[in-house]
This record gives sequence, C-alpha cells and structure tokens, in this order.
Amino acid sequence: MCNLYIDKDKNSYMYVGQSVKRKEDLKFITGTGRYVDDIEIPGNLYIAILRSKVAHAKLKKVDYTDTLKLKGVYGVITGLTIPVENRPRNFPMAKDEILYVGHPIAAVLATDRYTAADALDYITYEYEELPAIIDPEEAINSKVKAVEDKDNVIYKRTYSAGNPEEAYDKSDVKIEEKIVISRVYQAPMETRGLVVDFQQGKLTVYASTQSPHYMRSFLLSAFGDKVSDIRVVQADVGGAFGAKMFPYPEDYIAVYAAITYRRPVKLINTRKDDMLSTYPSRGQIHKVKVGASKDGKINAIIDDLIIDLGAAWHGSYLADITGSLITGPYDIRNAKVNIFGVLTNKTPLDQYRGAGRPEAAFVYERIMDIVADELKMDPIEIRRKNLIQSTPYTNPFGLKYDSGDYKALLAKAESFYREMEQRAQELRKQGRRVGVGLSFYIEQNNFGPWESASVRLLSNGKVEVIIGAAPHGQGSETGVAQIVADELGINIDDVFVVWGDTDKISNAFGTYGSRSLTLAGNAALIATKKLKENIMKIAAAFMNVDVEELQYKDGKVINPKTGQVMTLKEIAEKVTSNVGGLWPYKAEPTLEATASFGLDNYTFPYGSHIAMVEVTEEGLVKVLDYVAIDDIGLVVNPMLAEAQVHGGIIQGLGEVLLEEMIYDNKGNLLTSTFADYPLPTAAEAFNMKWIYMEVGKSNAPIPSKGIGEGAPIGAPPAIVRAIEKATGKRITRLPVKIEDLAL
Ligand code: MCN
Repeated sequence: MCNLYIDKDKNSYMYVGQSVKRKEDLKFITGTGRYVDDIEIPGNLYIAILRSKVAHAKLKKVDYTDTLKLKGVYGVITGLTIPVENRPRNFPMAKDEILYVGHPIAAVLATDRYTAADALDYITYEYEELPAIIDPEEAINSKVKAVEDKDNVIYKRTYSAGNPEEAYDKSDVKIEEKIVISRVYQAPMETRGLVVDFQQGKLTVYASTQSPHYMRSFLLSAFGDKVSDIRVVQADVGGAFGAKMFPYPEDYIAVYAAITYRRPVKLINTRKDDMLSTYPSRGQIHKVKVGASKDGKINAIIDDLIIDLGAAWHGSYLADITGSLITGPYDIRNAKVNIFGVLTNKTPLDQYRGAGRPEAAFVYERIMDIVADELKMDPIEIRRKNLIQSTPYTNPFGLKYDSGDYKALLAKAESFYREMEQRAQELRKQGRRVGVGLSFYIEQNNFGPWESASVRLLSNGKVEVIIGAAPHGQGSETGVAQIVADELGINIDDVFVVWGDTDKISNAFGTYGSRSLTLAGNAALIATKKLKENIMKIAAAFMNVDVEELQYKDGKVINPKTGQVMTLKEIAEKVTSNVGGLWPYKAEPTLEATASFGLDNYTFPYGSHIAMVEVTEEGLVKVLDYVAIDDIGLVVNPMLAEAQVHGGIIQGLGEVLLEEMIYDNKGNLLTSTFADYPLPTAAEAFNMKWIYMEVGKSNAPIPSKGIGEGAPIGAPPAIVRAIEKATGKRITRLPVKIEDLAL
C-alpha cells in the first residue's frame, strides 16, 4: 500500500508532491527482477572478446586455427569494422591499428560462456608496437600520434565573451591554478551485456541500456539493410549512471554475430571487461586564470580546458557542456574557455552522472574559495557578491538560466553553514582537524529533444502508461504514476507504468540528462488529458447526451442532470465487449492516447551543499554532517528526489576520496578491478539532510526540473573545501590523495 494523503497547499493534487512509496521495488526485493543475464534463448551461443594488451600497435595477423578445433567453439570473428560517427576508426574491432588496451581484437562464439572465455587463450595475434601517448598534456605538442593520420588535438573550440584578457590584466588579484579532474568509471552494479534473439529477418535485442530507442537507431543504421527492424527491449538494469547511453563495440559484435551465424547470442561483460571497455568519464585538466577586484568581484575567467578523449573524439561534447557553464551561477561577463580535445591511447571517453557539469562546478567553486582565501574573505560573502541577482539570466555564452531565486537559496544555505562552522570551531579547539565547506551550483538539464508517452485504459478499468524514458533505478515509475493518477483522479495502485520496449512505443529517447520526470511525465499528462477527452465522448455516446453536459471526477463520468454515473471500468468494459456486434456511435472507440512533450529551453535547477568533515592524522576523511538544498521547481515525490540526492552525494564522495582510473605509461589500466578501484560503501556513508525550495519552476504543465544529477555536481566542491579547511592544504585535484592530507 502506498501513502495517501492530501497536501492542503497543493490541493489540486492528491499524489503529486507526496512521498509515495516506490512502486517498482517489490520485484527487486522479492528477487523477481529480470536482468539481461537472466535471459536465455534456447540454443543461444555465448560470446567472449579478446582484447588488446597493448595500447598502440599495428595488428599484423590474428590466428585462431587452434581455437576452431576446440569442442564447443562455434566460430571466431576478427577484423569487423563498421563506420560509426565519432567512434574510433577501428570500431568495433581493431582491424589494422590497435588504439588502446582493451580494444577488441577477436570474438569467440561458443556453446557456453566458459568455453568461450577459455577459447580466447588459443587465439594469437602478431603486432608491431607503435609508440603510445597516454598523457593528454604531453599529447598536445607530441610528435607521437595516438591515432595514425589524426592530429592529437582533434577537437578545438573557444567560448569567449566580453574582454577577458583586458579584464584580467586590470584586476587587483590575479590567480593561476591548474585543476585536475581524473578519469572515473561509472561503476554500475550490473555490467554491460546483451542477448540478441535471431529469428529469420527479425532481431530482438535485450540489453542493459538506458536508451533502447537510441540503441535501435544506431543498430538500424549499421544493420538496417540486413533486417526489417530491430526491436530493443530494456531488461531490468542494475544502474547505468550515463555509461549505458551510447552503443559499444560489444553491441555491434553481438548483433553482427547473430545475423551472420543465424543464432541467438549472449554477451555479458565480466567486471574486468567492463572496467577496461566501458567509456569512462571526467578526465579534464583546467589551466585557469582568474582576475578579481579587491572587494571579491570576479572580473574574468580564462580557462584552457584539456579533455582526455582517449582513442575517439565522441566525448568532446562533455567539454562543451563544461565550457559553456564555466561561470556557473555567477554574474561574470568576461570569460574565455579554450577547449583542447585530445586523443590518447586509452579507452574512449563518455559521460558519467552530471556529464560536464560536475567538472564546471568543481572549477568555478574552487575559484570562489581560492579567491576568497587570497582576499581573506568569507566564502558566503564572495558568493553573494558574484551571484546572479535575478532570473531569467543569459550567461556569457548564451545559455538562458530560466528561473529561481539564487540569493534566497544561498541565504538558506548560509544558516546551515554558520551553524556547522560554529560546531567545527568547538571541535578545532579540542585539537581535531575539522572543516566546513559550501558549494553553490547551477545544473543544466532536460536535455531533449522531447519524450513520448501513451496512456491506455484497459478493459479491467486499470490504466497502463508507456513512457519513452527508460528508467533504471531512479523511481520514475512512481513519479509518472503519481501524475497520471492525479489527472484521472484514481488510485495510484490502478496505474501501471511500463517502458523500455521499442515495440511498445515507436519513437522515444530514454533516460539521461535528468529529463525523465519532466519530459516523460508531462508527455504522460498530456496523453492522459487526451484519453480523458475521448472517454468523455464515448461516455456521452453511451449516455446519449452531449459531451458538454457531462463532468469528470475521480475516475467517473457523471451526468449532473440525471445523476447517471459511469466508471472508467464500466466504460472500458462496454467498449471492449460485445464481440461481433455493431458500433452505433459517432465517438471513436479508442481507449488509448499518445503525446510527446519537449521544452524550448533547457531547465536550470540550482542548489547548495554544505559538508563538515574531519581529517585524521593519517589523512583519512570522515564526513560529520551534510546538508544539501535544491530548487528543482515542483517536487513530484520528495522521497524519490531525496534518494537521488543521497546516491549522488556518495558518488561525489567517491570522486573526492577514492576513485581514479590510473594508467601506466604504456597505457595499461592499473585499476581494472574493484580491489584497485575502491568505491564508497555503506561504511563510508553518513547522515545527510535534504531540503528543497520550489521557486524556480519550469514552463512545463507539471512545472518540475530534474534532480537526477544535482548531487554529484554539488558534492565534490563542498567536500573538498571542507577538507581544505580542516587541513589548511589547498586542493586542486580530484581525487584527493590521502598522503597529501596526512600530518
Ligand atoms: N523527481 C521528482 N520531482 C522532480 C524531479 C524528479 O520527484 N521535480 C523524481 C522522479 O520521479 C525520479 C527521480 O526524481 O524518481 C529522478 O528524476 P529526473 O530528475 O527526471 O531524472 P531521470 O529520471 O531522467 O534520471 C537520470 C539521472 C541521470 S542523468 C543519471 S546518470 C543517473 C540518475 O538519474 N543514473 C542513475 N540517477 C540514477 N539513479 C540510479 N539508481 N541509477 C542510475 O543509473
């Protein structure tokens, strides 16, 4: 049973605004979820991938004669290349040039997964090693090429506004810093994988993806001439965090194998495979110059942004997101960002929760604190001095921040900061190394372009909602059901939200960019309104009156004059019964409506995080207290939103203290297991409080903005500042190294 109560302030809603318990959890807590590895198609073959152990080489020959002799081995694929925009030249497999450790070289198909994995040992490959370039800064001027015939600086773009050089020169205080944000692995609990069901001419792909429709578009452009359609079905997904958005080599190899061998196939990454081959994220270096006046006003930011793209240039869009947000929530009119997108012999780069915005926030919030320190200013004062005064506001690079009251949110944050600072002072008097940090950040979300939803009244009177978004842990089933249940005035237990099947809804996008509630939720709302209109017409026909005479209330159509009432169930039953009869009414007997919804501007939530930490003599960090405040417009379900914030803060903690993809100078990934790549666990977790404002509404009918990524944006700068205050050591690198914090 869900919680059910009415909020007087939101009296038009029954469920929206309430912490309704998650509808999606029962199957998981009863062990009946179905992940892609739970799916078996009779006769499916298993695929294992042989990955390069060298970072850069000319592949001369692959020999798999002995492999084919093994019992249970069905075939070997080598040299498969399919041109896909922005992907490495040799995609999905190294045909001639090997570009990174982990680059697929061969794929074995076998009757079971163990045979497939063992068979990899029987493949040999000859290669001529080429010099590899691993460090992105070195790559900029190096004669060594990461990818033959390509400039290492593969992507260049400058964002410039005002007169940054002049403003910098004239500034009272000038600061130069190098800020490093390491590469990190998204670390979903479930690794990537897919099962491809081959039936003459038709392919069904079951995948661990966050966008089945996007996957289908990519696969259709590669294999569309060989099949009539590709249906992509999203299995239950054990987290994605941005890593399961765009298709990978494994997806193409599996689909190719199914079509070529005319057999269903299955490919599930081991953790090591996943860490080597999933496109990691962040990987930015900022060489920043900041000019400020004595009173703390920031006059100019000039930033050389180097992004380590790995062996393909797909990830350059992340630098654009960072660059265009480098002034954050502050009114800084002179700004310049020179982007250098650099190729290296490492796994290509992609997004991780926050996708470019955490990197920007880390830079602009470091700037605020460093300038405050230089001027001996209070960190709240410097932020207040620079904060955007009113919205809408167009930032120097043309992004229109839509709505909100930043000053009011900072004032709320200040009260927590001051209170924690007082406590910290007491603890410092006892000789403990305790510090408090605050961050203020702007989010950009609802990356579109639009999302779709269909709403169906079933013959049992219950309602099925199909959304184009593809949630995988966020809780959107509950959020969207709240919206639809309110619009129909029915019990939320009678609303079922489904998703993740390209056969159920034709065009859609998926879950990314903290968009699902706002775009899919509003599409569902509009579809529900359309459905309601038709239900009214059908009811009018059944009651033999004009539709204008009828009213709709709480799942019933009422004729106030006669007192006649028809429930949704009665209407649905009457429409769907009487097989073989006639339909003597003008109203169309359609119990389904579809709608799509998009916004003409991104939405810009904003927020503040406040952290109090203690650092031990050995350099261990413990978070003592934590408060996060967000304004995301209308909060549909505070419990779901808060859960997003909790998870995001812990991920932020991981980025600050633990997580880093470390490569040696030959391009070997030294952190390819969870033994070398620690993640924060329940042991590192701490109490946190979440507070929300609902001032900055979006223009959508349900005036929400996203919350899925705010916390990993706000957490790192707040935690880092707290550590900095506790230790007195300036921090300009993520993750922080324990040895740098020890006494
Ligand atoms: N919500 C709400 N009120 C709002 C906005 C959202 O109640 N005004 C609720 C929604 O109902 C939903 C949740 O908050 O339950 C997040 O919704 P939204 O902000 O629309 O974000 P998305 O559903 O689009 O999620 C995407 C976002 C991204 S981009 C990443 S990456 C991420 C994240 O969500 N990956 C996740 N959170 C994750 N959480 C889990 N468990 N697993 C992942 O892989």
